[in-house]
Amino acid sequence: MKEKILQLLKSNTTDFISGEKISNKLGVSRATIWKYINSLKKEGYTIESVSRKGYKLLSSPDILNYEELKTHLTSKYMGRNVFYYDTIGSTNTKAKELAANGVPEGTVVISEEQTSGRGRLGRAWISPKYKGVWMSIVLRPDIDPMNVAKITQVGAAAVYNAIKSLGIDTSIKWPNDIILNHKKVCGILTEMNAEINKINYVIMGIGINVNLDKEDILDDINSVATSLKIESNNSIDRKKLVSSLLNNFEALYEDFLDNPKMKKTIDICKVHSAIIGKEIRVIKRDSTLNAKAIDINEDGKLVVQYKDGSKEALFSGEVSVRGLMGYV
Ligand code: BTX
Repeated sequence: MKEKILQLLKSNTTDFISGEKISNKLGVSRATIWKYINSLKKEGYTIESVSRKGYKLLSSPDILNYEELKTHLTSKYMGRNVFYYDTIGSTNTKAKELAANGVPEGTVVISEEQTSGRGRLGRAWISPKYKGVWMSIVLRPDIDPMNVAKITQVGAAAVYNAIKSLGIDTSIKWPNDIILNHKKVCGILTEMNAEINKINYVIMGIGINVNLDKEDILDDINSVATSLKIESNNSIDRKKLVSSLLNNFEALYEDFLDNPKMKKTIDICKVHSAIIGKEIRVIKRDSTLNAKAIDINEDGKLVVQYKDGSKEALFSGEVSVRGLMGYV
């Protein structure tokens, strides 16, 4: 009922809507409406109430629940089943649990903060409250498990497009970072549960540093990390960003399922690459070599050329890449 009242208020933001009208439309008493209006106010909605005129929604809180996201969502199934938390350990961990229990593809877990956010190889990911996008998408692609790493590229391309739709031009550091002014504003962690030739589910975790301030970025990462707000001097609308990300992701993911060469994704990752054409360090488990990044191939692998002229296509699971002078 609360959602229905909110919907009515949202569809009438220029005018007051009377208690009587809401009561007639929804078949509940005016006292009940009053109760829900108060509860919405507690959640952070600013609602003006004037006797004999009714209610008017002045502003909505900056939170990422489905009610708020759906205004901007155009996707069919990405983000249409949202598990929203105020705080959580890790959205990826929760998404795995839900996926194991059978939630459908496109289910999203999103939290205002993470207390044990994870990066790759057990690294920590800082995720302060109300400042970022910390979310995981449940996927069930019917593909060879060997090809799962490609989905990280689909995610990176979708994040690029979503941030661009808000007027900020970033670049993509293969395989899983989005870069702004040489620092990381987003990381992607793709995890999978599979049998030898069948995927049970893939979890795509995306962390975007949206409105973090300088003091949110701890000393040990401030040489590599920044936020959209710090770099653009503007607070960013997180709801628009998440919805645009889900809309873009659905389109690129469907293209990937239909065309495993995923030309649309690869084009975005190549044109906006932070490293193609540059000298980089290729860090493997037991070696570090300088090379030039020259291409991303249709398997989503980074093609590099070493000093001796030999070329290699790198699989994202095996390597880290760094700029010669620093992170990028
Ligand atoms: P990564 O292993 O490439 O990067 C992790 C490294 O990045 C850390 O070791 C640290 O140096 C640095 N770092 C930590 N926090 C941040 C931050 N907020 N911004 C920039 N750099 C940082 C990248 O892993 C993948 C991160 C995925 C995070 C999402 S959030 C939603 C989902 N749930 C979850 O637990 N993880 C994913």
